[in-house]
Amino acid sequence: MLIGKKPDIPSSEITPKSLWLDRRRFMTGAAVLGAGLSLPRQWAQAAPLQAAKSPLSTTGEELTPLKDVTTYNNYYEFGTDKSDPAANAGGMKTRPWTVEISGEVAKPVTLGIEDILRLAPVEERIYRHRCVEAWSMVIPWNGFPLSALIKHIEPTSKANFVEFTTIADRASMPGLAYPYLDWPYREGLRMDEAMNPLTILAVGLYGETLENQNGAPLRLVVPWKYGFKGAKSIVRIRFVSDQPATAWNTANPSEYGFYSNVNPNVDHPRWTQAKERRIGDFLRRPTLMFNGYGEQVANLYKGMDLKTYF
Ligand SMILES: Nc1nc2c(c(=O)[nH]1)N[C@H]1C(S)=C(S)[C@@H](COP(=O)(O)O)O[C@H]1N2
Ligand SMILES: [Mo]
Repeated sequence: MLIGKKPDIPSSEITPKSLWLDRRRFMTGAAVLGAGLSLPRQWAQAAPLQAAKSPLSTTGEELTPLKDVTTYNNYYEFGTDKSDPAANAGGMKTRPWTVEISGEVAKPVTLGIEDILRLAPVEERIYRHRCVEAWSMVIPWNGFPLSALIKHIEPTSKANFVEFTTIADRASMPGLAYPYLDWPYREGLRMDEAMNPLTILAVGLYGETLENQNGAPLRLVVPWKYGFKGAKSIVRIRFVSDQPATAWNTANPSEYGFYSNVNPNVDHPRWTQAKERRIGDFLRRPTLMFNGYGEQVANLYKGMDLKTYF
């Protein structure tokens, strides 16, 4: 939909987006009227995202079915069971949506999701997605390189890390009533990790706008790291000089490091990371170093002891 659209094109000319917003408006109206319309959920929440397949995509692996990608989730703000996010996330409002960009930048700015979507064409990126819990999926994400946003923002020379903060809305997120994590959920990347071409901000998957449970309207995807690095529903991106505190590392520093690179040689203290179960498979398969993306990212960690910096 937003392919090739540059900021100089008035948003009124981006037809598919207006259609998408109209659908949402229509649904809100229907809900307010309590008309009892039972339109398919997909139709209400998702809109087609045209995207050319990126050559950075993983090939030759079977995609995880959409149903599994949207119903087997981790999003603790909505509960800790895998089925909780799909069951509870429907009430989160993802429009209007703004992202505050602050910290070590020439000009701090708050961008609307529509502005962000105009920064770069949306691509399809088929990536392996490996949770620290030792399950994995293969997901066709729709997104654009985080580097496109960073180049637009122009961080200062003091920006060594990027911190991502996600939404904490008490009204729509039942999990926030419990101290599962130190809310709001936060994650972070070193600047070179953030600039790596594999790192994307995703706005959709399987060619449809992200469902709330997958982190609508904007979430981070870093395919060589454990899934928890992929902060969902981002509301703030802050450039900082020191390594930022992150939600899982704060909750349990001995189990979850800052780097969180997929590494079959560093076991979680309570289970092995040498193997994983691809969702839908019966047998476990060996986990690959850097989740199989070593060729593109191993150089980022040259000289670092990955057992210390896990
Ligand atoms: N805000 C927020 N982001 C989050 C999480 C969360 O609980 N809250 N869980 C993380 C974890 S542990 C994983 S494995 C991935 C899961 O993404 P998926 O449900 O789209 O597969 O989201 C990550 N991002
Ligand atoms: Mo995870």
